[in-house]
Amino acid sequence: MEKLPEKFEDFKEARKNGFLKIKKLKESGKNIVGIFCTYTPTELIYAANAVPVGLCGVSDETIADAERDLPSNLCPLIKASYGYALTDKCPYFYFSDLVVGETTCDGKKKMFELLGELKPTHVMELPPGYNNEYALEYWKKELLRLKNKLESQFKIEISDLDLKNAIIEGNKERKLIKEFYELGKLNPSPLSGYDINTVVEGLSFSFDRMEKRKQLEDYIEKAKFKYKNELEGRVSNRPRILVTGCPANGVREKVLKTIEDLGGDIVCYENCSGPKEKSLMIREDIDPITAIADKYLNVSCSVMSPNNQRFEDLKKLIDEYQVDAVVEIVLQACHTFNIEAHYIKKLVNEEKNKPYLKILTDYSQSDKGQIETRLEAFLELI
Ligand code: BJ8
Repeated sequence: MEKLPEKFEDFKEARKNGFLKIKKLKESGKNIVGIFCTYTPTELIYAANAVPVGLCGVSDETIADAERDLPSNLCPLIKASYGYALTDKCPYFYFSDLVVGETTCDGKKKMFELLGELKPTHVMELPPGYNNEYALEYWKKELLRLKNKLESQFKIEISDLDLKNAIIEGNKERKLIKEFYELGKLNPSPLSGYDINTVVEGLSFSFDRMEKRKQLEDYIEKAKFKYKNELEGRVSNRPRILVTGCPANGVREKVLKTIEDLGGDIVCYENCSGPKEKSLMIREDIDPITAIADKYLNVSCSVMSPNNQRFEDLKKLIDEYQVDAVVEIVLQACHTFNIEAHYIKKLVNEEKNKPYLKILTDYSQSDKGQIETRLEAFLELI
């Protein structure tokens, strides 16, 4: 696939450039809240006039340091995130006034206990499933607990109007990111999956929400223009791949880039920050806490049991994005995704009659060659 406008390359630098932006924000008196997960109700943080920033580690640079405190057979995302905090190598952690975590998987929730020794850390207790009739009420109480924490930590009051405004802003952003992801439905797709992932990650380090929307509108327009003028009507023989499973930012080069270098086009992501999460808007016409709780409870991550919504979403995405094959990324020691992979494989192979490949990996480069060989054989097969 041809690459999109050069400017997309800028997003690779976004994480780095964001360091300066966050420093400026901090100097201007803004409070910064570090977050780790798609379950974090960021509307509450914006309503507190603070800025949320993602702290998930995406490289193995600090894993050895983390392993001094954490077991080595733990998910690389958890170790990297803790390692960056421990070694003070992450400016986003350094500038955070408060860290918000959730009791998602066992590794993360226990890591937050250690993290609490380094920074004020508030842990939201996530219900273990979303189908239970009490889950929403429970989660609403956790949202109120976070609201109280933000109010006492930053000595402010969060009104319903603050929450409603944050919901409206968040929905505008969500709609645009969803539209950006949905460019992958075009056939041939005007975007490489690598670019999609890079841009979306880059946007999370752009803290001016208005500017972020403008950037998105600009890129959507450019991609549509490219499709109309260069691609529409052309037939591509590159297989259309859906990537599912654990967050993939830490293995972007090793897995995502390799899939595309070897001839596949990643057209869709079925993971916690892909189009399915962006499709869930927050209701603007009901009590804001209920509306926010309802949206985030339905993220459909494998930490939920059972997690039937993910299977329904996956089937829909395979059809809508005209997917030829599915690649699942499981980070080492991520038991929830690894176990759920059993059903995902079955669904893809038997219900959808498509090829499926599971890649179990970490942030190191030691399995790079082996992954290349497996992906090459898989793509040849399609
Ligand atoms: S909503 S995917 S960001 S929990 S990969 S740390 S689950 S052992 S990152 Fe996640 Fe929230 Fe779910 Fe998304 Fe644990 Fe698995 Fe590691 Fe994970």
